[in-house]
Amino acid sequence: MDRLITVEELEAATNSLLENGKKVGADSWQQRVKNQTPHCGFGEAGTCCRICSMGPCRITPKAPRGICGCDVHGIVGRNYLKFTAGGAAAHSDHGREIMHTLHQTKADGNYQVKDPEKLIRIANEWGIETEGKDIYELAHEVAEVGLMEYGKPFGYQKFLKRAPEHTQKLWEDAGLQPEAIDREISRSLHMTHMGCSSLPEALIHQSLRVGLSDGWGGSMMGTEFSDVLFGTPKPVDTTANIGVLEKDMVNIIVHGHDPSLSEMIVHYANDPEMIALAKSVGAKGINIAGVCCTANEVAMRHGIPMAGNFLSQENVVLTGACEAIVVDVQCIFPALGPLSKCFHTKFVTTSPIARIPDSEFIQFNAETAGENAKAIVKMAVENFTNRKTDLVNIPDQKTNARVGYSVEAIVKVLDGVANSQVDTFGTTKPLLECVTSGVLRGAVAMVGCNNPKVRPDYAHIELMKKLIANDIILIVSGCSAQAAAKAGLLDPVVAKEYCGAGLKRVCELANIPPVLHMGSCVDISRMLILASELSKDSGIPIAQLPVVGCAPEWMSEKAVSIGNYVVATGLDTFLGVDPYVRGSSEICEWLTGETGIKKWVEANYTVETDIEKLGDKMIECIESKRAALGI
Ligand code: BF8
Ligand code: SF4
Repeated sequence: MDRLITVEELEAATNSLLENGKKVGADSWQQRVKNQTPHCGFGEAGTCCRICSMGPCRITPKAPRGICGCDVHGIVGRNYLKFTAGGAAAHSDHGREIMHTLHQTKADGNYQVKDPEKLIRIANEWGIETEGKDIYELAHEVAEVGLMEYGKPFGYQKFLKRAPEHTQKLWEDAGLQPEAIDREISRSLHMTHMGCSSLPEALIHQSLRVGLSDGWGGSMMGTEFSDVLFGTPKPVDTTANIGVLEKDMVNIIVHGHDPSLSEMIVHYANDPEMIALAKSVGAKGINIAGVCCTANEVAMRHGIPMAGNFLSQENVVLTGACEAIVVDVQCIFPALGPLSKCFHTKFVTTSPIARIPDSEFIQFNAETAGENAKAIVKMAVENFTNRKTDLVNIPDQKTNARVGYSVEAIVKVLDGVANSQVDTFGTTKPLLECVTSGVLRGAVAMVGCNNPKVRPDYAHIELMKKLIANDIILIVSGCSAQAAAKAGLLDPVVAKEYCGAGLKRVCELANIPPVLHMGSCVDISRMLILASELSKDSGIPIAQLPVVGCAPEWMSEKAVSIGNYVVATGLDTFLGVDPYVRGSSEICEWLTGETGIKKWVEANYTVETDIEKLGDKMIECIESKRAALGI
């Protein structure tokens, strides 16, 4: 394609897949949304409490308090904190799995250390002696120290020291520094137990703190040690959208989050024995493609194509050309069970954390990862002969995408434009110069999911188009990154034509797309590091930089945890979906007003469900930050 794919075209492809589904009586999320609409008003406003069995209590003008006497602000605040704790738990447990994988590394084992330099850098940062140690001895020691971050009885998260001093001081003054990750999650659930906290200030305070334990703790470990294990991403070209499925090949979809699984599947899909097996059953080979954050992980490190994001997960099965969809944890529709039964698709679950009816469960763990992955690939290949060719419909939609902009990579490409001599880390100064000179007006970190409450992908794609036209560079992750990829916004050749003159020049000079793919949702921790580096290199507090966060189509508990750590790091954050708080004026003021969290962290939320207005508000915010800096 020499232009961007429009949302209408994406929808037309989805409609043709839904027609395919009708032939076999498949259900769809589009239908289930209709069945669930209208949603419960109490749930939407956050004003229902069922944390004890005297309830459920629902707050109305006639019944302003629950049976225990809790008012609407306490109920909405508790729900918000519980929501955040769920997200912090999921992200951080993913990080913990990565630490266990690191602990299992061996020179001749299933998993090795691919980025020893990064391991040594972090060991030094954590005060662990590196001299004279074998890299695997060091990996195991660092893994143990990292695992202690989850349960250590004293002290704060180690990575907090990476933040600018100003930010650390704000956290200290407000008592927001997170302790052990599990402690923060337990504390949140203790606080929301019947008869504990109902004071809005305390509930919101803990929401930020448990969020910070995710962003600067569990997620950051997930990201950093995934890099150590599987390599720190560098820019790599790949393809995206549903057309990456191959009609004549065995298609295996990897879906979920933890690269420990997907890395192994990718490895065995390239195994000559498996390729020979695929040929023996009449396929031309084995094609792996990703969905959701797993797609981001394997795209960044291996250039594996990205088939789609959260609300496209049913689409891959609906093509009739998916031999297996292999999942680990998080964001997996239970619908994939019955749906895959309508086709020949094998739905393979692998984690005891995500057990789903109508799936084949092959438990995956670090010691047996190789044989598990091989068994899964073999099962998929052998399933090729069960494909019903008359049901195959792969929409011809495919884009080019350049992915893999870790902080290290961003610094390198931009510093590379300004200085030919770049040391290993470089600085963000060239990027800052682009911003202060006005060539770039600022940056938006766009993240998060799809949500049927917003026209899927529309908010991501249209906001990105609007922002780049206004010379605002984007860094993206999660399903937002894939929305960008599906449209072609990660294609350096196509997307630059949609930029303002300044951003277009930067893209041409640095040979980058205007939308930089930073990875999966745990990789939003990379955005925290980038913001911190920009602040340290400029001497400007994070909240004053013309940089904001945005999650226009978010849906998960993880996304609320992310929102809380992004805002608590000083980035004003714009949401396109209300986090079930509109039932409480006090909680809304805490999150979005001038007298709430802004007093602690210098940033707050804006919730705006009109996507056009959401874009205008972000641009306005960036321009007012510029004006305040006098640039
Ligand atoms: O962690 S963006 S739908 S896939 S929650 Fe899920 Fe949302 Fe996608 Fe990854 Ni993130
Ligand atoms: Fe109702 Fe209070 Fe029990 Fe919540 S804790 S269900 S408001 S009685």
